[in-house]
Amino acid sequence: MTGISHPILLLGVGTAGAKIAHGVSRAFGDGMRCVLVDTDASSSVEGADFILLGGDRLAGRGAGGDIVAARLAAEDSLQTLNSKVEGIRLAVIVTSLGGGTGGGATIEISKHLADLGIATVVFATTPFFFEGEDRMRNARSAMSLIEQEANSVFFLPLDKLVGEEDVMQEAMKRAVDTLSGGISLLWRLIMKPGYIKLDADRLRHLMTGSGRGRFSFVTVQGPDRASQAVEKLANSELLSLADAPVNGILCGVLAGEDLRLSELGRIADGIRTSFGEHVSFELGTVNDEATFCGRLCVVIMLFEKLPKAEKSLASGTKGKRRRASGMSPAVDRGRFSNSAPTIWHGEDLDLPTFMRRSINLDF
Ligand SMILES: Nc1nc2c(ncn2[C@@H]2O[C@H](COP(=O)(O)OP(=O)(O)OP(=O)(O)O)[C@@H](O)[C@H]2O)c(=O)[nH]1
Ligand SMILES: [Mg+2]
Repeated sequence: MTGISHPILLLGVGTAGAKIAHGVSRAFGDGMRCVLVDTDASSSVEGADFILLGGDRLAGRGAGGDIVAARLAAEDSLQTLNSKVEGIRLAVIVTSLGGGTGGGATIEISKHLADLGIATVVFATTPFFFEGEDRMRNARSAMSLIEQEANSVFFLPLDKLVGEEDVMQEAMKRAVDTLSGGISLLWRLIMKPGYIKLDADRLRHLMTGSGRGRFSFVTVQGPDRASQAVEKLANSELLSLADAPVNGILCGVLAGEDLRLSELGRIADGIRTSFGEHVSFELGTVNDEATFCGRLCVVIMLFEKLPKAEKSLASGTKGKRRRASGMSPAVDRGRFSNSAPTIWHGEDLDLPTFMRRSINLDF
């Protein structure tokens, strides 16, 4: 199966984002379309597709933590991206917020891709606590704008990607390695489905229409590996239920030929019990003996809301701006447009039921 047949592109944006994306494409191997994008020429890696943003403006030296400079640099060079996204329907952007380019360029790229009708899912790390308030502020200002432009976003605090006992100098590298591993697992789930197949359209629909989500993954082995996986995920800080209620769960189990039905059952039950028994649940498997022999990897995405009808996907910035503003779907509120919404248990009751329940009406 070649990458060409898959209309999905991985984009690594900014210096750390490029490193993570390159790590993902190395971990995944052939068949992944990946482009690295940075204002810093030194992010170019031999053998990888690379776009330098704002070469004339920033001379290939990076944006120096300036989000505005990075946005302008991205604007200068957006057309360069066009030839790389031909035939693409979904772009997965990986970036690290805190500097200039990761945040600034991701905002502009997401907007540009939306104009081209390409949906975007963004995985963005937020800075370590020890990096200081300036970087955190930089990250926060980019987060809200990215949320407005991208279809779905997964913010991953770097502090939660590494153990407290990790040595500081090692922490960056570990975080990059961990995230690369997790996203390459997600890629396998999308590209190499196993016995239990996630419907590709359903998967795209969920991933691109769900606003903010949470993402985590574990690798386990041994006789009680299924229970271990559930326990680790239930305790994962990346999936903390304190953040916001969950409306949908997507779970991928990647294993070798020894994956037992009972293990799948234990994982599915455990995850539903931990994160929501009455919410939409999608399960997929990847069976790859060569890669996962004896090991079992579980990838999980929690969605804070379910996507609306497929028709409204990739419907441009306006729709996404509304979606980012909270729980109200991107619809015209008609005769209610001048009155305050009637919110009950987090739902805008002025909207028709089929919209609130994300029921796909086949017009
Ligand atoms: N420099 C660096 N940053 C990392 C690394 N891993 C994660 N990061 C995080 O990435 C964030 C953004 O840093 P960079 O990627 O260097 O910034 P950038 O997006 O290239 O922005 P500019 O360099 O200002 O153009 C930092 O605040 C860190 O939280 C790493 O290996 N090196
Ligand atoms: Mg940089």
